Amino acid sequence: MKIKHFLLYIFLLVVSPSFAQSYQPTDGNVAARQQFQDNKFGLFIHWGLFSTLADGEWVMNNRHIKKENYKRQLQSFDPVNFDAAKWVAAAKSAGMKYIVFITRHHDGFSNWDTHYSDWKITNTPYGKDVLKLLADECKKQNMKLGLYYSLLDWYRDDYPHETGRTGQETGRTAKSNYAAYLQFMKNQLTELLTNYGEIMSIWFDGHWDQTNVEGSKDMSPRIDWKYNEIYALIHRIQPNCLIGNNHHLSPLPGEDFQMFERDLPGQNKSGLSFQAASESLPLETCETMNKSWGYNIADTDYKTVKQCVQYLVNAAGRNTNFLLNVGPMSDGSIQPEFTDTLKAIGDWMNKYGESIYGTRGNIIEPQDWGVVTEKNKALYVHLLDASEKDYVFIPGIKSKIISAKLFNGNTPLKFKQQAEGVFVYIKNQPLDNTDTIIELNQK
Ligand code: JFZ
Repeated sequence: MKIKHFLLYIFLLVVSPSFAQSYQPTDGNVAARQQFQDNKFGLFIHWGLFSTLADGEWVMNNRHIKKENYKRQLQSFDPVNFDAAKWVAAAKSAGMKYIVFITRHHDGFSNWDTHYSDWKITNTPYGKDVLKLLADECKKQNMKLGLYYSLLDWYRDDYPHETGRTGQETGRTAKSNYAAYLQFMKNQLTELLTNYGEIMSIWFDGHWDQTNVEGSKDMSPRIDWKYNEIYALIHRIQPNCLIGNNHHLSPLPGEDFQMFERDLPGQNKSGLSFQAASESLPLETCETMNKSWGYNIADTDYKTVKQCVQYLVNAAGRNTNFLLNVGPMSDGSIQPEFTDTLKAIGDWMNKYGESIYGTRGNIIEPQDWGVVTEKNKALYVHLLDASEKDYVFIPGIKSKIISAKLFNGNTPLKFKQQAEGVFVYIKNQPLDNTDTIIELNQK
């Protein structure tokens, strides 16, 4: 054996265990990623036992509630107005193509009839498996369904609470046991992926509970979550299910999309988004209608329709899906301030969705004036800044442009293409204060 070959042999011996674990998405999974990107827009639903306290989904932690006291809410959680058809209709009215639903948030409460815990929706006066009702309705209305699942738990003793950044005041004294907790999560995930039909995605959250705060130099987790085992289980049961994890890091092996919380990729207004955007995986960003995820009776800081639409357009221009959140009330209904906005976003999508659905972004860098999306031969120039201009300059367009028009009304526009980019003349054209879309046709 030549020395070169010998060294290669030794190298392979050392690194092959990690090769053996490396994840190759199936063809179906790759196709699901494409469809996910085509769908662009989803409804996030934060709802569960916490909704009864009307103070957001972190209420147990923020108000220092002991689990014995928090537990009393079980008796009063009776969402008599829960109607899965209405939730799905609300998402449809906005032009959304998928829903991501909280199956279990940090308070540990399961929104389905799990066999592995008594702390669940079927032990409330309501008694029904809302996940089942929602999954059936989604299937009926051709709405994809993703499931949020918290890795962090403020309720269970076996969760490694001693090293948790949150949940320190819920009154747990027993020693944790991650092996037992991991098995519990695997059992629950198996239920979720076996009993509720096709699951578009599993949306993990809570990793950060076991790290220093975002932006710290050392972001290493204080426990080994064993994601390789969790992710392998998911992909074994449903290979097309897309795994994402709100760990605010670069994607880990086995993940199928990357998410951003309250930020567009490349921004960090929330202080949670220090990670760079993946160039290979689909991207998603989530934001909420007011300031809260779970129902908060005092939070009336509603976003306008314009803000929501512009966030969606800005996300699409950055090749990113938008997951917009509502927190339904404890009775199960979604408040009118949210449904009205959803409907108005849908009116916009009915007119302009062609420039969003099925497009890809990151065609050029985001500009001061807005972003560009692309589908087939069309480039959609989204002018989000409506300040009076005589022309728009779109830098870096290399393909030959053969025509330009206003998307709304089809008015042809004059343009000039140079090596540096394209000038489109819009003097005296009607500008839309939300988004003026110019369609360029490429040869
Ligand atoms: C997480 C959840 O905690 C929150 O309740 C909601 O579900 C959202 C979509 O995801 O948000 C976070 C994540 C991390 C921190 C704060 C909120 N953090 O590190 O402080």
